[in-house]
Amino acid sequence: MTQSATAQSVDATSEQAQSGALTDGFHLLIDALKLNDVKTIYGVPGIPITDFGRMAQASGIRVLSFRHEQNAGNAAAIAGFLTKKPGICLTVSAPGFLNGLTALAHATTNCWPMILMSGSSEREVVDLMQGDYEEMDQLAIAKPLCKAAYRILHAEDIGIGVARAIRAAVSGRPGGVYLDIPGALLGQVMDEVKGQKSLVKVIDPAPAQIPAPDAVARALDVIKGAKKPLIILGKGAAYAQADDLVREFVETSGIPYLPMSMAKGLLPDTHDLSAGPARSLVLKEADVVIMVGARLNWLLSHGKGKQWGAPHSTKFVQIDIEPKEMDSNVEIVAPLVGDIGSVLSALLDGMGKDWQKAPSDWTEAVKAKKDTNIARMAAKLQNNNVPMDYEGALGALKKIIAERPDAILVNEGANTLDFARSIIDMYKPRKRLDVGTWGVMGVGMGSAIAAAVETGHPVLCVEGDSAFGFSGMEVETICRYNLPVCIVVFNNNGIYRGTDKNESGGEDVATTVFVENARYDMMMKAFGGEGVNVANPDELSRAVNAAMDSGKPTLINAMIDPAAGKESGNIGSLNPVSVVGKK
Ligand code: ADP
Ligand code: TPW
Ligand code: MG
Repeated sequence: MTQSATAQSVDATSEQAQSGALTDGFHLLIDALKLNDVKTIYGVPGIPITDFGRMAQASGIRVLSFRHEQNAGNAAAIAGFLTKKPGICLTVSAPGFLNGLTALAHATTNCWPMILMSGSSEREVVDLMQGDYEEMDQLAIAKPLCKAAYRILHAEDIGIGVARAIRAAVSGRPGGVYLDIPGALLGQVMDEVKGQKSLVKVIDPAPAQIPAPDAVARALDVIKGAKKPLIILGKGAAYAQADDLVREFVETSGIPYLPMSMAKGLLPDTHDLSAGPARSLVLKEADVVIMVGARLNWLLSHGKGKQWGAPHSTKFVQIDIEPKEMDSNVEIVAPLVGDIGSVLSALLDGMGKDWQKAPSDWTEAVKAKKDTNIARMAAKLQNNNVPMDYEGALGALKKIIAERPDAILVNEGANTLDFARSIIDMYKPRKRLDVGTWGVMGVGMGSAIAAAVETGHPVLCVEGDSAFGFSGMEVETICRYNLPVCIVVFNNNGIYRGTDKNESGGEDVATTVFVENARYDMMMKAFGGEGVNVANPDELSRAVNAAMDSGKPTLINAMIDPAAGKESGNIGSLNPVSVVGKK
């Protein structure tokens, strides 16, 4: 076939099919994704990408359809975190795109690789604002909310477009990439041989970034002089998949470590050097803190103030792939710019075999504090109260995760999140998935689905009743694909507490209150899954174990004392307060 794509007339369609020597945008896009090992697409079908989804499925890519794009996007985002490859979300134009965009921004904020591919309407009509079907200048809207945004206008650019999107998502600091797919692109025809040649397999998409030797020497000097050193492990360290090096660095240095929420399990929370249960003490007293893939943002009080023992000053060493992260909140005395694996290898080389471990008076003080706090909590976790409190219910789940360390824990809510994070020990890397840097509600079901699909391991979701509601309709998706997901809804009749009153005395319930004693378990039953209502920790334990044994989609409605929670969980102090008092 020598005919050029542009010379094709509509009448030639049947001739093309017979000749087999032409290809089109649909096929090229699928081939480009497959060439780069894309195995799964999370999305919602519709104009102009319905056929694309069908054809991708027919080609062997797993195409999972959701009930809302935000949940598909959240699945793609967590797939990126779990696999170090961009998770792919596919949506329709304008409204579907916007629904997916929240997840793309969330992925970018959390430094996870993801590609949002959205179909878009006729360029000529959109740009003249002539009112096309689902008209929107999606590229312009996506740009400020993600790491990079591209549009492919010609079939021969599909290979390069996909390659750019992948490289942008995973190299350096990972993030979200928007890829605009005009509907017309999919139908564009070109010579098949030329088309195949135009595809690009991305070579070394996230190259190692080796730290400078003088930066390594400087950091080791600072660490050597520390009397009360602390390591903070962040989700960047979990993402990096340099698990053995992280452990070796902690154990060789003998420095206590504090895992951020999604870094829990990088080393088992029961490790001797874990300082999780002594968090307040170590932040206040540490003189040198080594940040490993964690940012000094709001989650760490920006590295200053009372929590950090001000006016005592802390010296920070920071390992991060993003140079601009250094000095973002406080001075970093020893910046180590590079990927975590390369930086930790270099540090360990520099430390050698005879490295002096952290001073024992410090490590013993940390351990003593930790043991006291663990002992103080232990009795509360054993309670079998009705109605359940967070400690009793989570005490039961803590045991289950200890017995099933391969299970993935998804967790969102306010009190449900804060209590679960501190109570449930994690034993393996990347097993805890939660609300991330924004503290966003609604990531639960998307995360659960992607976790089950990407890892094949069972998933336990611990969800506040409000949190669950943001993505609850995806229980149908979980049933449809028969995924091993057990959801426990901590039902306290509302947001933070179910006991608030409408202060106007009017008929509406308070703004934070939901339908009393709702039966979320019946939602799962509606789609053929298991639903169980439980009132005490023993019942909860039995129901979760049964679900995890069977692998059947299950939703357990766990009735929690509506008065047990606090406003905004642990972060109530971030709420502004009216200076003239409440009405
Ligand atoms: P946490 O919320 O757990 O404290 P953050 O999301 O704030 O973690 O920080 C993660 C950091 O990890 C980001 O600054 C990001 O640039 C960095 N990062 C991500 N991947 C790598 C990597 N492979 N090597 C080094 N740093 C990384
Ligand atoms: C996208 C604000 C933070 S936590 C929360 C909301 C609405 C729900 C807390 O209630 P839940 O947990 O889940 O029942 P519990 O145990 O305390 O009762 N919209 C988005 N993100 C956030 N963070 C909010 C609103 C919020
Ligand atoms: Mg609640």
